[in-house]
Amino acid sequence: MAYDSKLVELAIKLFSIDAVKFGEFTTKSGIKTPVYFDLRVIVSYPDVMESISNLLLDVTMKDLKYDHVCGVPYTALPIATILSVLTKKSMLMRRKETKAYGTKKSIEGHYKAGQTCLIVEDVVTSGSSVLETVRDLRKEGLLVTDTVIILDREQGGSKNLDSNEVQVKSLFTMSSLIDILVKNGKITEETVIKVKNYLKETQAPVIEKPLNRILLPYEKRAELAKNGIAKQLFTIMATKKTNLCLSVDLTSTTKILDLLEQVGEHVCLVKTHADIIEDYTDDFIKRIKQLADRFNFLLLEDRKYADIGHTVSLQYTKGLYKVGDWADCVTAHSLPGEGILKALNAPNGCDRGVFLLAEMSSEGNLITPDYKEATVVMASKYPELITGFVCQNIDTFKDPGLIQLTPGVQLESSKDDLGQVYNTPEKVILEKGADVIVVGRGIVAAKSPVTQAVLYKDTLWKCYLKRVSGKLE
Ligand code: 5BU
Repeated sequence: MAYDSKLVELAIKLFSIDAVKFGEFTTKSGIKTPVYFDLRVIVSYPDVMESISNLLLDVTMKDLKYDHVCGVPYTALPIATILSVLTKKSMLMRRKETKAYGTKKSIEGHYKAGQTCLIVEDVVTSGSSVLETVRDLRKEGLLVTDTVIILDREQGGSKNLDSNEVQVKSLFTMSSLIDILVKNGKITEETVIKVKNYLKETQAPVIEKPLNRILLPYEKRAELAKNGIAKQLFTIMATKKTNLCLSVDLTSTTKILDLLEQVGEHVCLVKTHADIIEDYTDDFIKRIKQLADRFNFLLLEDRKYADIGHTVSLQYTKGLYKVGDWADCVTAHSLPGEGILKALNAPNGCDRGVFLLAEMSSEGNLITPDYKEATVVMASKYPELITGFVCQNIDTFKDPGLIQLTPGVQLESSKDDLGQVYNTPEKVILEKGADVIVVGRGIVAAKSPVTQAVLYKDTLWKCYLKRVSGKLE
């Protein structure tokens, strides 16, 4: 194989400055290796720094699009700095240790969720260091799909990164590097054989790809949920075989209780709007709780809190409804910022949850992609409180322990007169990623709500079974 003369020059230079050494070495983890890389020394050689940066640009970065570059701490940081300056793309820095005080940010620099970031690394063995950086960046809503590296040790790192949706482009692989060195008389054939045998024998462990929530059954997701209510809801769905949430948008307590008496066995969640009920009493709450216990469903008060934390805290625990006393979970807007989540933290340590609104079903709503992504980032900071998101699209979040609650569903696609948009069960579950499906008027306003509830339950469950069977891919 013919190598670019600049790559050959660089390989020889790396050998001559002891950035790559051959012999008998023991790694940090105690494994014996015939080859050792120490690219930390390159900072002492500005010409090497320059040629590595230029080659990374020419050989690996040409076709890549990115808003930021981020080096994996620490060896790659100076290289990332040079690349940032050469490409005029801003740099991000990941802290290895999160600050114990102040902002607790793990990523330094200015960025917005939804922007792309290219990772720069010196050597990849298992890929775990790159993945740590990727995960922190992705947590902030940044999109990370590519990493450029100086050397791929060919010990499974590229594969591990690939299965975590990170493509690797390297200047050298271990094979190409030793090939260049042997051709140029720097190492012997014997060393080459030793290195090749070593590579065969010492492959890094496989790093599993994060689980795909869309294909995982609810019972598995119950195990992954960090919020107690999400855990309960997944378990209820799996045992009752229903992912139907009934939105009881009725204004009389008798009508609500009568309806739940009939359909309670078919639903996993009952969604209320307490403030539309005309004869609300504490006794109503007592009775709805009894029904919830008898039929094993949870209660979601769809209050859509949207005020400053202090006010929300009062709205949640005081007033006529005292929602915090009885609702297993509530809905809230992310608009006011994190204070709202602090206000909705479980009273007296009992299990409570919040569905954050990341999207709405109504026509012309003002939620933007940036707002949606920032909402998901905000939620990631409160894993024990967040049950999931009210949203309409499959790409809103990935965490399999969270629940996608999707309203705007009827058996036929349609609209109402006030902007509500309805999608079908097939569409919301198979294409849009819904886990729990909210149906209001589709059941409540039907001639026979019970017949209709059973029809919805069966249709929705069939779609879910089809989805987890994996036949969609
Ligand atoms: P419908 O009768 O199926 O249209 O009722 C839908 C319910 O879901 C209703 O109570 C709404 O307040 C609620 N909802 C919604 O329709 N769309 C949204 O984006 C959100 C909530 Br958030």
